[in-house]
Amino acid sequence: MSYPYQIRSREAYDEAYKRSIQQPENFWADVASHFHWRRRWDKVLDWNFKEPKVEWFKGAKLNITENCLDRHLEKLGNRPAIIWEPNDPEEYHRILTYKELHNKVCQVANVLKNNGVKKGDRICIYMGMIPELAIAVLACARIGAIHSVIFGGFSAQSIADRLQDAKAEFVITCDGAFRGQKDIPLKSVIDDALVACPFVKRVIVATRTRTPVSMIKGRDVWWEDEIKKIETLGMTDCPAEEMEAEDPLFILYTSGSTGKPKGVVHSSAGYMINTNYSFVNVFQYQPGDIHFCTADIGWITGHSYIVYGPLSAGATTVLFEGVPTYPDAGRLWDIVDKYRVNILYTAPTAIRSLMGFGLGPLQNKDLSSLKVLGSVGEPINEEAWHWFDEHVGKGKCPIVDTWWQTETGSILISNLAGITPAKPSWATLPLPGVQPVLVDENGNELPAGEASGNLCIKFPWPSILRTTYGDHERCRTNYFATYENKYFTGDGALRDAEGNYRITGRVDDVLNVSGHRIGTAEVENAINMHAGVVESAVVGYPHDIKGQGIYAYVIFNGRHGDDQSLTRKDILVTVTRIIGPIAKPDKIQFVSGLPKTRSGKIMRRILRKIAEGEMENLGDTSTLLDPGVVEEIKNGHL
Ligand code: 6R9
Repeated sequence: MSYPYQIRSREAYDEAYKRSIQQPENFWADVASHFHWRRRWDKVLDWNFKEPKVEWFKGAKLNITENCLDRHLEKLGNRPAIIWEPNDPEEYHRILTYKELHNKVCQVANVLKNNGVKKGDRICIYMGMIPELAIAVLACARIGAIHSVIFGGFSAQSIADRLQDAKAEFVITCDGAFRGQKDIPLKSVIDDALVACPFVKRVIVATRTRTPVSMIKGRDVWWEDEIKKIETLGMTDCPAEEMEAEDPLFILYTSGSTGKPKGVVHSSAGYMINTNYSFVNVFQYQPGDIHFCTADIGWITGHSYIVYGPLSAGATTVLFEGVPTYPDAGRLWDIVDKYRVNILYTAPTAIRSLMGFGLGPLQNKDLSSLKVLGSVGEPINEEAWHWFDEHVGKGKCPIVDTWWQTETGSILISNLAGITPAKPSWATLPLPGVQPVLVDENGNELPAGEASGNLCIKFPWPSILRTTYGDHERCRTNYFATYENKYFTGDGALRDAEGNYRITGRVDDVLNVSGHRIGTAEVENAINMHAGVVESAVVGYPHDIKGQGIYAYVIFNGRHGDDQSLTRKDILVTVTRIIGPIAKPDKIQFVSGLPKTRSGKIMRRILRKIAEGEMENLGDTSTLLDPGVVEEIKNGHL
């Protein structure tokens, strides 16, 4: 494959950027012309951010799996599409060529059809990081079913919420998942979730851990048996369903500042083009490169840069089942060494955690294959940036600091490896087609040049979210109502005189813990479910490894008398049950009251400062109902 739209010089970037702003439709139509369409579009773009309505390539027909699989078969059929590295390094790895992946996707697509799945149906996928997860995702796309992948760390309650919201009648899962030393009983978690979801008609269970599971008659079937069935039926090929450009491809739930997680909906054509374009340009992918993204497919990074971006480009993508510290902190370097990885895309939290083990785990690991390093998920601090550069990249690999979100679908702000300059802890320049602006609190756009403000995007890019599932109004109020005619990211940013952006973090009540988005309201709701909890307030505080830690202030009048440590444990168990272990507070401080204004609003600014250990300069506390409570909270600070 060749990528005529790959930018190979600084001048070419400037030119592409300029054209993408002046003639966005021609720009994206040219990129799109290098994909496989069943029918070309009638109109490149139709949009308004008021409703909002965004339509790219209206009238076009395609199937994303024909672009990720079929179109590569002739020339790249025997090239590895997926290299799977198991959790246990002693277990044998698996390689799936494009031909093999195509066959398996067709098989499973037929299994889905044979189980009654139809175009437009929602399928929830709750699996560990095994090739079958990628196969399941692509099999859904093959027949036009809308996948909704749920990260393996979410609780039964969270799964039930998502299944109900998406009205998903089908589930694909595994008996269990291996992650480091843990063996997570996925099917049993699904069983708990399904107690609240009687509308689920079919659960397809793949075997991985051989954990004993209960299989409910009439509802649960084994993945392997179902494949045998369609083989006996002689169903081998599975022609791809013809999809409209704007047909939804998937739903992915993500946390916001209020309420339950929302189902971000991505479309077929725009998402495909933008993930491919950003993959090829940001990482400067060259044919034959081995790409290793350490994210989980349960998050957007895995969707875009393990599955769709690399596969649509005909790349080899590494899928790793385990964690960077198992069996030891050299695991990522072993994988790079073993498969001669060229592009390594990971998160600052992983880098910081590995830094803590010193340089020992890097010794005797051959990292000479590396050409490009990438970072995503949260701001990367300079110390981590330099460690990554020096000890992993050996000073010769450009680092791309890629800023984007579940809602943006693909990378929007990043340097292009070796093409545009990196600046430690700065995401730097927008990709072609992306028009960022900074605005002040009143929504006034700040003039070009140095500035600090809230980050918005004022023109649609192809992979922008189309709606939040089942509630378009929520999409409007969350992203398009804060500032007129702009998409609001929820992030604050700085801009330098050259137009580089530095993302400073969320300006709303969303936490970023180890690169995972968690809404403070969600954690508070979970804590408040615990008997005896009267009220709680959750804020973030700087954490050496996780980036942000979760600090909870809790008013409690329940059991256990003075045994606070027992109550703390009970609360952690409650949060784990309601959301999942990733939302467990790092610190819980019991208080007798919370700082509230006379109108009853919790003054989080004060709580944030105290959590950060900043006891002075708490700002104006005169509007507080009971200023005395602040003293008490300060004294009890953990
Ligand atoms: C891709 C992803 C999105 C939020 C986003 C921002 C933070 C992501 C970043 C970054 C600074 C970067 N974020 N990348 N902050 N520099 N390079 O992470 O999506 O899980 O939806 O999180 O993550 O705060 O708003 P998602």
